[in-house]
Amino acid sequence: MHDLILFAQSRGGYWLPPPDSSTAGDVDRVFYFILGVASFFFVLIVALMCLFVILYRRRPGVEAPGSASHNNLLEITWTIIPVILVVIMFYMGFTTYLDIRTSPRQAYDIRVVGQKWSWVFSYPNGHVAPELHVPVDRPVRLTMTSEDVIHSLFIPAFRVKMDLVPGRYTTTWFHPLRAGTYDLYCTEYCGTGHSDMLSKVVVHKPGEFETWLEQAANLLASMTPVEAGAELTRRNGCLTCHSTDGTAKVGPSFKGIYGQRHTFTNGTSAEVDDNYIRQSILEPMALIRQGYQPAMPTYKGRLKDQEITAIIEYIESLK
Ligand code: HEC
Ligand SMILES: [Cu+2]
Repeated sequence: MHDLILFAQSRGGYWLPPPDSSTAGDVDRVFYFILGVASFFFVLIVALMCLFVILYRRRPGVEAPGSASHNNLLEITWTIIPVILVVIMFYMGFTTYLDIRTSPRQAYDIRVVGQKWSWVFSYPNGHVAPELHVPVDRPVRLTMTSEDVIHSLFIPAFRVKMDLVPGRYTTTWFHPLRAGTYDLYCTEYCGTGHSDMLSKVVVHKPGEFETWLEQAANLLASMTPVEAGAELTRRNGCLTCHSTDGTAKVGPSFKGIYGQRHTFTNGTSAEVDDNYIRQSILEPMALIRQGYQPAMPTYKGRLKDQEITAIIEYIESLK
């Protein structure tokens, strides 16, 4: 019942979410056209098949005629009609594909990194966030790559889907038509946490995006280092693998590790201090803590020194 109410309140049709980007309507048109043609012929062919099975069934006293050699008119008809339909599908699909693949020159650029199992969106002013924020009514181009395996960015409401491949850049673009919050998924199975690789697209009202971006980027200026460190671990996806309450996930919990002595897979051990945490972030493969897999991506070039210091202070504060 609850779902029914939600459904009645949503603007979506029964099949697809509301088409809220400039190209979504074209994508839907191709989809519905192909679906319509396929449904029509499915019904036609199955109905005729049933009819013929009854009409021409084998029964006593009726002799089967030899099969006809051919019928020109019939054969030309059933060739021409499908050809025309397929050409229409190709034309609709190809023109829409070109629109989707070609981003407008004046598009707003955002960089995307996919990693197990979170998203990192970087804005032109250096700000980094796990959610995608965009201005309404302006084309946005995403330039994407992956830190580890292949991921795929999918925003159903915008009909946008594109793979993120390690070692190369892929791009996609969309032009959001309405302010609001939309779902963003990874649609390429990328390991244990794949189903948690969810995020949001926040489409800001006119004028609000710039204000948001300015405030968000000023993190270190407006917070204490510990607060900023907490926010940075959230934004950079650390918390998908590390908890702050003592429970081990893919990686060890941050709680209470500061000052502990840890043993590594190579047999050595060290105390968790500022330098150790810094090295763990920049060269995670150098020392692997016993009992864990070497699964952490490097943050070299992605976190500034000041930010690493804030994260260290935050981990130290988790007694
Ligand atoms: C994909 C999962 C993953 C992500 C994301 C991740 N880590 Fe890790 N991290 C691990 C694993 C697994 C280990 C243990 C193996 C090792 O020592 O490298 C680890 C180890 C660590 C250690 C050493 C902990 C100890 O007890 O010795 C620190 C510190 C650390 N990570 C900090 C971070 C920070 C800060 C971030 C975000 C900027 C982060 N990690 C993001 C998986 C991850
Ligand atoms: Cu993924």
